[in-house]
Amino acid sequence: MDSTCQTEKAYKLAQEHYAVWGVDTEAALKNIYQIPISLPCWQGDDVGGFETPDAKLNGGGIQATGNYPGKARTIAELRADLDKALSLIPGQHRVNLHACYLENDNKFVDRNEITVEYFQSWIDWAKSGGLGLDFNPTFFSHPKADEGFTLSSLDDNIRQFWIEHGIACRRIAAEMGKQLGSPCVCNVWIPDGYKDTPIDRRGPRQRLSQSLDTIFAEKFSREHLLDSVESKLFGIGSESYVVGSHDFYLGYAISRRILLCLDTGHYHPTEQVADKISSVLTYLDEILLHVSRAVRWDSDHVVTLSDELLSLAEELVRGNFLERTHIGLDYFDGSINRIAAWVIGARNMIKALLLAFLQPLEQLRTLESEGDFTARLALLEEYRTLPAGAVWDYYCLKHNVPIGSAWLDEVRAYEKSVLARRIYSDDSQIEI
Ligand code: RNT
Ligand code: ZN
Repeated sequence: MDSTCQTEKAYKLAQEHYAVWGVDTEAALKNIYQIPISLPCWQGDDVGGFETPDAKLNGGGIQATGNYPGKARTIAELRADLDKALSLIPGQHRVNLHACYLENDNKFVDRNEITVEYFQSWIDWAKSGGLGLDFNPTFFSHPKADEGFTLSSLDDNIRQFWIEHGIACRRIAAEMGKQLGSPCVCNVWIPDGYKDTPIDRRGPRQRLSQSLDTIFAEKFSREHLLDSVESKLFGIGSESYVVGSHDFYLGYAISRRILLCLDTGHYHPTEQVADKISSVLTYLDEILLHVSRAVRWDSDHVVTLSDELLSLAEELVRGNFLERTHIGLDYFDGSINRIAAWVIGARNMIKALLLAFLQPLEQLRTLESEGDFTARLALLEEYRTLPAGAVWDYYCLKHNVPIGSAWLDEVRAYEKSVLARRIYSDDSQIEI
C-alpha cells in the first residue's frame, strides 16, 4: 500500500472513531482551513531588517540568539525562504512585516519618511502568492531609540520623530490592506521602560497615551486597516518599569476601540493568555495574538505543541472567538534552521486548532452544565489519545504539503542547495 493510500485509510478509521464521540472530522478540517496564521518575517533574519546593508537587531529589550548558517541576506532571499516555508504549511496564510524590512534600493530613508512605495514589492509578492500582509512600526534598532524611550520620551524631538513613524506606518498598512483586499493588522509595540525603579511612572504613560492618540487620529476603513497595541511585562534593560504595560494598553484599547495584542511571552509565568481572551473580548471587538514561547523569560522560542498552546486554541474554539481573533506567531530563533522554525511553529499552531476542533464540545458542555465534573475531566483526558494524528496527516495530504516529518527532508534539500551557498562578509555566520 502506498503512503497516500495508507494516510487515507488511517483517516477513515479516525473519522469513524471520532464519529462515535459525535465529532465531525470533515467539519473540523473545513474550520481550520479558514484560519490564517501570520508568519513573522523577522524569524528569517534574526530581526535584522534591510534598512542598511549591515542592519541588525539592536536594543529594544529583545534579543535573537544563535548563529545557524543560512540567514537571509536580502529581501529576495527572505521571500524565497518564506515561500519555501509556506509550501510546507497547509492552508492559506499571511506574512507579518516590520517597517525595517523596507526595500530602499540601498538609499537610506529614515523611519519617519517611509511610504508604501518601499513596500510595493512586498505587496506584489504577497498578491502573487495569495497571501495577506500584516505590519508593525519598528520602534527599535535606531539611534533615536538608544535612550530606551520612543513614544513616551521626555524629549519632544524624539517623541515627534516616532509619532511620525507611527503615522507613516498606518498609511502603509492601510494601503497594503486595500491592495490585497484583506485588512492589515498594524501592531504598535514600543520598548520604552526603565531598568531601575522610576520616580515618575505617570508622566511616560501620559505621554504615550497622547502620542498614540496623535498616531491614531487619521481614520481608515476597517476593511483596510486594523490598529493594535501590544503590552509587555519587562524587557532587557526595562526590568523595573514598562510604560506600555498590560493595564495601560487594556484601558487604551477599550477606550479607543482598537485591537489589543496579547503576546504569550509577555505575562507572568503562571498567567495564562488563554484565560484572558474571554475577559478582553467581553469589551473589545477583536484581538491580535502573538503566539510565542517563553522559556524562563520572553525568549521568543519556536512555538511547540505545549499544554499552553492547546489551551489557547481550545479557548478560541470553545468561546467561538476565532472570527474576532487574528493569530500571529512571534518568535525568532537563530540557533536552528530558520525555515524549519517557521514550519514547526505554524504547523503546531494549526495542529492545536485542529485538536481543539476535534473535541466533543457539545458533550463536554452538557456535562459541565449538569455539574458532572468527574465525567468532564475523564473525557478530556481520554480525548488526549484519540487518533488526531491521522486527521492531521490527511489534512496535509489534501493540501499537498508533506506528511509527518517529510517536510524536514525538503528543508534539508533547500539548505544544501540554497542556504549553504550564502556567504557572509562580516563573518557573522560560518561559511559552509
Ligand atoms: C517584543 C514584542 C514584539 C516583537 C516584534 C519583533 O517583545 O513581542 O512583538 O517581538 O515586534
Ligand atoms: Zn510580540
